Amino acid sequence: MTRLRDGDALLAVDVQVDFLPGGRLPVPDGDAVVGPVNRLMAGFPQVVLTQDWHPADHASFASQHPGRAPFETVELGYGPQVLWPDHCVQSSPGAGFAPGLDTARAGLVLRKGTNREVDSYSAFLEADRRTRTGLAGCLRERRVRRLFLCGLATDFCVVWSALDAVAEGFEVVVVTDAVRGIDLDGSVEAALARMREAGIALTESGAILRSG
Ligand code: VGL
Ligand code: ZN
Repeated sequence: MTRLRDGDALLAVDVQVDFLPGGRLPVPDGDAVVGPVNRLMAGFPQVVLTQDWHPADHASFASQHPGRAPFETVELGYGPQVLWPDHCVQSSPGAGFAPGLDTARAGLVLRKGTNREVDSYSAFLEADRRTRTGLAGCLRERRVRRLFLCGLATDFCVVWSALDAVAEGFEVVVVTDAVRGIDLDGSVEAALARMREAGIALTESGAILRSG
C-alpha cells in the first residue's frame, strides 16, 4: 500500500480525444484510463495534466514527409523519429481532453510538442534532449517530491516522462491500471522493463491510499 502525502503529485499524460478509440492515433483500450485517472485525481494533493499540442505541419507527422507512411521511422536532426498520423493539432477537437475526464482539480496544464521541428514525448525534455519544458522547475517550486504517472501512451509519452522525472530527481510511480500503450514491436514490454530498471515503482491504483 502507498499512502499519499504532501509533496505527491499526479501527472496525467495526454488523456486526449485523438488517443482514444476513434481518434487520429488511437491507443487500444485508451478510453479505459479515464475512470481510474478521475478516481486518482480526486485523491491527490496536486494534479498536473499534459496535452500533446502540435502545429498542423509538425515534423512528427507522416504527412510532412512525402513518400513516408505513419509508423515508419525517419532520421531527423536530433535522431530517429517515428512518424505518426496527424494528431492533437493545436485547438482541434482531437487535441481536447477525453470526454468525461474531470479536469477540475488540475492546477497546471502543460502543453508539449508545440515546436514544429521537434517532437516531445517527454513532459520534461523535448526530443532534441536539450529543450526543457520548464515542468521540473515548476514542480520543484510547488514542493513536489514524488510523481505518480498515468495516461497515454505507456510506451511513448508515459515512459519518456517517467524516465526524465527520475533523471530530474523525483521519486516516480507509474499507475499500471491507469495507463495504456500503442505497442509497436513489443514497445510496451520494453517500456515496462526500462522503467523497472530505472527504479520506478509500478503500482495499481487500488493500492494507493489517500492521505488524511
Ligand atoms: C504520443 C505518439 C505521438 C503519446 C504523442 O502521447 O504517447 N505518442 N505523440
Ligand atoms: Zn504527438
